[in-house]
Amino acid sequence: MTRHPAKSVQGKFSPQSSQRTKKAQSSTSTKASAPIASAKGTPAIPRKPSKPVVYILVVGATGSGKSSFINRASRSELPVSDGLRSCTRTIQMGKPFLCGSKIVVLVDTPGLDNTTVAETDVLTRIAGFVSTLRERKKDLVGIIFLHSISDVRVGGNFRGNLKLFMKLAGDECLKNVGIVTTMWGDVPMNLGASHEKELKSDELFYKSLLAKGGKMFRYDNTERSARMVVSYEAKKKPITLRVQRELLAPEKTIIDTTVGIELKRILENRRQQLDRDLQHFREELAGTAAPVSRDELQETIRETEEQLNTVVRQGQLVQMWKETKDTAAGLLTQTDSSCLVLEDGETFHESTCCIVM
Ligand SMILES: Nc1nc2c(ncn2[C@@H]2O[C@H](COP(=O)(O)OP(=O)(O)OP(=O)(O)O)[C@@H](O)[C@H]2O)c(=O)[nH]1
Ligand SMILES: [Mg+2]
Repeated sequence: MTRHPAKSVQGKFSPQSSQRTKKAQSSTSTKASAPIASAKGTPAIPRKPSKPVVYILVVGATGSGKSSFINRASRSELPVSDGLRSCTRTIQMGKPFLCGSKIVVLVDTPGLDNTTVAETDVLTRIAGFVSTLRERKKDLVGIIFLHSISDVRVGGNFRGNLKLFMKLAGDECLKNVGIVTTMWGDVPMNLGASHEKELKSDELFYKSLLAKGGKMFRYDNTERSARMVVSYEAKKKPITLRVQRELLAPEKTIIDTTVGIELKRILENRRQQLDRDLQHFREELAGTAAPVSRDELQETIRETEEQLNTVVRQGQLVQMWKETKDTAAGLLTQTDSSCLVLEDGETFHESTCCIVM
């Protein structure tokens, strides 16, 4: 297997190295994922980077700074939000980058309390992504859980979603979770420290996660700080999340997993509640004569029907899980190529592997 021997310091370009890089890029862009045929026509061997490639999931509430964190650590350009609405709506990956002796890929996820994507969709997509990761024998070494220290009030929604996430991961993987507090610049230090203390010691937040081996970090919004967290995670031994383990048998799908059963239950409760609401509004409409009140009720019924349709669509967990798996397979192939490009030359800034699904 041919390797490009020269590796110069990142960012230092010489004309020769630049040419070498271009050569590496053009050869890897067409051949990276293609197998290399051996001289005697024996079965082709797929080309792999010589350095281990490890994946780290980045999760957390909407606006906690997931995409910005990935951008800082990997010098990617994933879109970040500057308003109240959730920004990341799909799973995406930052550029692979070298971290010690490994190539690291950070995986961005939609916020767990996203305003535009339901948490059931988010978790189903994460489950789909990690199942494909496992099938492709890729190493998942860590989970970075971002939490904004300036969030004064954290609602029941967040805590419910944290529980769901822990069900997806399984207790034995929690030692590979890094809880990273962000937005320290937005609060006075003593207030931030007091929030941090609460997050660490409250059962409703991260107490049990920390007790099971998770570690807490402060992130100061710099590349150095992001890299420090990543290098801590990257050194960990690969893990198999509970949802990955539960999906090992080929006939199993998301609804056979602990988190899938829970998601199904949540969606069924929502559906039943909306059914009851609809019935109530329709009965009220039948007994109302005043045109203004009828108009209002009809509008409420229309909105409730829409919500019900959304919940029914979200209930198609298996379909969404399968779709994500298919998309993830294609994306991981592209990332394989990007990792080879990275290994072949100093193409850290040039490789384009911001992938969206
Ligand atoms: N002050 C400060 N601002 C930050 C920090 N991290 C992110 N931000 C800003 O917070 C906003 C939201 O950041 P994003 O990276 O889009 O957050 P996200 O978690 O990806 O959000 P969703 O994709 O909507 O779930 C952006 O304006 C960032 O520039 C931080 O550590 N400190
Ligand atoms: Mg984002």
